[in-house]
Amino acid sequence: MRREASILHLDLDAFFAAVEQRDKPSLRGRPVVVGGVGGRGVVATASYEARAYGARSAMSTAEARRRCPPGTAFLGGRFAAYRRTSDVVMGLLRGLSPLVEPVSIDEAYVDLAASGEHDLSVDAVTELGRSLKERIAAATGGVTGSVGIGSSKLMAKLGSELDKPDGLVVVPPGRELDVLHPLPVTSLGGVGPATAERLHQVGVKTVGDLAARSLPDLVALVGKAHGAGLHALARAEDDRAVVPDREVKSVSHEETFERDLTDLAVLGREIDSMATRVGARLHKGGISGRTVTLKLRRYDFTTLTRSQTLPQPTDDPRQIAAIARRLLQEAGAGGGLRLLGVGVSGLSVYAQGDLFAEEDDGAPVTAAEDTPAEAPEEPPPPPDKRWWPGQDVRHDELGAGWVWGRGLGRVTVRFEGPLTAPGPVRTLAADDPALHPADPPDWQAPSGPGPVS
Ligand code: TTP
Ligand code: MG
Repeated sequence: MRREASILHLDLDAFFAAVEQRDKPSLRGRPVVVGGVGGRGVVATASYEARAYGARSAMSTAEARRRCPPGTAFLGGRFAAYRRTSDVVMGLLRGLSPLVEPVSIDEAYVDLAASGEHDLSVDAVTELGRSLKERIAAATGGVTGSVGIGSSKLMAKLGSELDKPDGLVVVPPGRELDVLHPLPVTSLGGVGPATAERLHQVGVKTVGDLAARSLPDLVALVGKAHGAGLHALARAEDDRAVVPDREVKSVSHEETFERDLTDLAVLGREIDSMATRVGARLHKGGISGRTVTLKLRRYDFTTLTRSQTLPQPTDDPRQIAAIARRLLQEAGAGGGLRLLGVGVSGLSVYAQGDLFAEEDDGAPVTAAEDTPAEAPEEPPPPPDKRWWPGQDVRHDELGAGWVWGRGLGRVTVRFEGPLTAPGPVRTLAADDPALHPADPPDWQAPSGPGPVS
């Protein structure tokens, strides 16, 4: 905890969906779901309009389709567009301070003290937050973000979550516990389902309840390292530094059990929950990895890791879980396990295109469509399979637009862009030679030779 509110945390609102609504004016103010659009797809994010119907990140797309009204847009992801927008935002943050730590594609910490130029009074940082939000919206063509500012990473991050979307919360130094203690324990990073369950059983629901427990109590409940960590966080004790440009080498999650677990069914459920978190973080970072690792610590503290490397990178929680479960079966849980971890390494960044590409027949996400070079025996996709919902296209006569739907040899395109009014829909033959895949559109009006201001 620092003496001044010098740590800023930014998290953009419904990020992928917000970029879609910027580039597709007919979708503004409407429910939009971005993710895998095939039979077994998973939701990456939903616009706030779609969240009103219950659509959520990590839900199956099939479930989101059941919940959302007709006319909801279900779109595959356009990673190049998200990256470009993210780069613009990260550039604005770097203008505030040399110490910027991007956490994911839409989230970063900034150490305002490191620039030596900011007045760090509560009034001044509040004004700085307000003006940053304005500049982000202007530079991104209307994508909004939520900002939290406080004396630590913990308080800044909680602040950015408190008033989402388009929020700004400054936690004045000295007021940390007033903000922290009413929150549920699950709002602290590192409290997974197993820990939360354990804490709930002994009546610990809020961070305040947690703070009322002694350190030995917490150590007895959740183990030594974890207990000490929670004891400190519940008191807002957090001195973690903002580390610039952290390079992510692997994404993993582990849980320590307070009692050794032997039941493979219970362990399997823990693996599923960890794989879901790992998959979500990979998705969020726009990355995937080829090596899945299972870490386990036995009752006698011997620790081992087992891994399997796939031919294709994955970020699919079901695939990660299936491999980790198999590795557990091979390693065995004899004598009991006190710790289990699931990780993915060998990471690569999605370049562009339909990052949620999936065959409609339920084939795995590592579909041959992604790697024609390594799957020569696969026939080329039928013409309408080249198109996916949300994709940017250009038609030689009709101009720029995006794919709304496809099937039965046809493709439906809406001809509009970030700088146009909502545009008309046309149905074309899927093999129309005048229709081409296109790069994401520019959202900034070209600065022509207008009057100089
Ligand atoms: P988040 O910041 O968690 O979510 P969000 O920006 O969509 O919504 P908000 O912050 O307003 O609650 O994640 C940022 C992006 O990362 C999100 O737009 C899509 C992607 N993502 C996934 O692909 N899978 C996931 O499970 C999550 C949580 C996010
Ligand atoms: Mg976000």
